[in-house]
Amino acid sequence: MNPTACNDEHQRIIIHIDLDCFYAQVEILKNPELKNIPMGIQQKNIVVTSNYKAREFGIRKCMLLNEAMQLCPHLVLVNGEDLSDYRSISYKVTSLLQKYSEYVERLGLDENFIDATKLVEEKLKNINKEQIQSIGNIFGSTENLCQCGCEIKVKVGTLIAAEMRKLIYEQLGLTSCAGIAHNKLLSKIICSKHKPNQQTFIYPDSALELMLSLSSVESVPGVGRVTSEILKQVNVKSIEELQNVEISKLNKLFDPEKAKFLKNLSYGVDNTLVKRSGKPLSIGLEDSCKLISAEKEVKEKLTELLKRLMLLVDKDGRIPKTIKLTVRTFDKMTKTSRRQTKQSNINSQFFTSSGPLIKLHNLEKILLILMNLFRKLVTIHRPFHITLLGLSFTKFIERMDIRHSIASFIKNDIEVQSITSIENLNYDDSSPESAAQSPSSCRESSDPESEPTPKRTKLNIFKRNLMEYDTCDSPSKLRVQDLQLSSEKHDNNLNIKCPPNADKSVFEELPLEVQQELWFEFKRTRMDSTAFGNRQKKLKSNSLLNYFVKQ
Ligand code: TTP
Ligand code: MG
Repeated sequence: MNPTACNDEHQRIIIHIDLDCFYAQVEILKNPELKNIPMGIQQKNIVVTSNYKAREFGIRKCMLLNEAMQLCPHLVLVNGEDLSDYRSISYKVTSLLQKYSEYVERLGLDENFIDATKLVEEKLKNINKEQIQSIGNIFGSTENLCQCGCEIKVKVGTLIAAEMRKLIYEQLGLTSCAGIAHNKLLSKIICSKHKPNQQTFIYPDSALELMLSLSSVESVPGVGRVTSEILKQVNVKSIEELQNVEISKLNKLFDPEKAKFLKNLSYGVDNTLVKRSGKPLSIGLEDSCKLISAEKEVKEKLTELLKRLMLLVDKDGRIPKTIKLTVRTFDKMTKTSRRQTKQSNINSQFFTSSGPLIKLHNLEKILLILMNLFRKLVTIHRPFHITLLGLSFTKFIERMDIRHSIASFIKNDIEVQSITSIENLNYDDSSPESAAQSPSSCRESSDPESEPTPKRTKLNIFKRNLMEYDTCDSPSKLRVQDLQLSSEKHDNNLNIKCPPNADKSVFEELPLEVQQELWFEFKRTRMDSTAFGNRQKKLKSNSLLNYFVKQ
């Protein structure tokens, strides 16, 4: 539970940091000559962002290329369709902020919320309150301020935000803006009031004034296009109208919680917590394309996407366990598009060697999986038309966990060979990937969840149990539960059993050969230790059982 959970009060301090012209800044870091000339980042026929020099000519975000070139004919364009550098710098920024607080929530690639409540409290212990001077621009009046102590907290928040921005600049060379307020909503809105390279703060008393300064409900963070369309049904377009509409009317359109949430937003009240963000849950790429109608072309496109994706995964450092294929087909008869996704497990062994690129033979094996998935999604003996292909890796494990994972037992290729027997999940993919690259659809969405903390895997328990056995006084002291394997695939003649104290469910997941080896290894060590009375006797150096025990 976030320690600074609060109700409707002004006890928290939330800082929102948004990097200035993010993609452009990254490109300038790579090529400083771009700094003082108008420069835009191009994705397909859109200028997704530009440096502030270009903005002086009226270039705006997501402007059509033609329009931008008319406004600024000497605009220098940099292709920004490969997001890997943006993504990696984005994570560096988040990591820097995580040095201050564990409560850092990423939003898109260049925004972070930080719950600075604790930091403020700490700073207040060592500072003379009388001497605190806020840093940055203020929104609203300073007359008749609330006396609950929030004023001083916001002031200290501005000092911390300035420190954070300074660190980002010193360490990464990036300028940013910050908003400081007592909740996420206000901190985000206020952040963009003065740009670039500035910060703005607001006292709780000015929340209402800030909300009423917004042009429509659509400009409230948290109110999407769909919600604002629904609100129009009850003639709610402005913030004032949202404040005045009866909650009973909203309850008819939304579930009561959402209705209350919307009402609260209109008054600048937002009790949502800063969630802890980790690495993305999935890493993906997708490319819309001109009609593809031949399997060979699909394979070529997937090869290209896979090579690019492998570079991203390599940079991320974790190992994926699942690959997902997204296909958008176009029906020429009905003139409609359909987006479908299918996924499959993949062998973690493909990724165990580190290096910039996956080995070619592994790439081909993954392609084989992908083409299998493709044939399950598209009936290839009938004419088909593909307008988008996407790939993503999900279910990541940390590289250091790989040796403890079941996958590390499985011999190379086993999953490729058994592709038809692997359970493939098929579902409609209506939501975008958490880190999908989609130049045509503009920006990345936020990482929705925090990184899972490393869990004690079943295999670790298995390993520990084996070690416990190895250090037992004598086999007779063991809680021996020689479990007969139930699975039909096991050859009963061999009488393979799960070694005592090992986790049966894990053992049963292992391939038969591995089970055999473990069981015989176990029997051999038992005989050895009984015969020699030496429980510390070393296992054969190349044995599978030794694989665990050594660690
Ligand atoms: P923003 O923070 O909205 O824009 P910005 O950082 O370029 O500029 P500002 O100084 O106003 O903050 O978005 C961050 C990056 O996301 C931006 O550099 C490019 C990308 N982006 C898209 O790809 N599509 C979009 O529609 C927008 C708005 C941004
Ligand atoms: Mg930005």
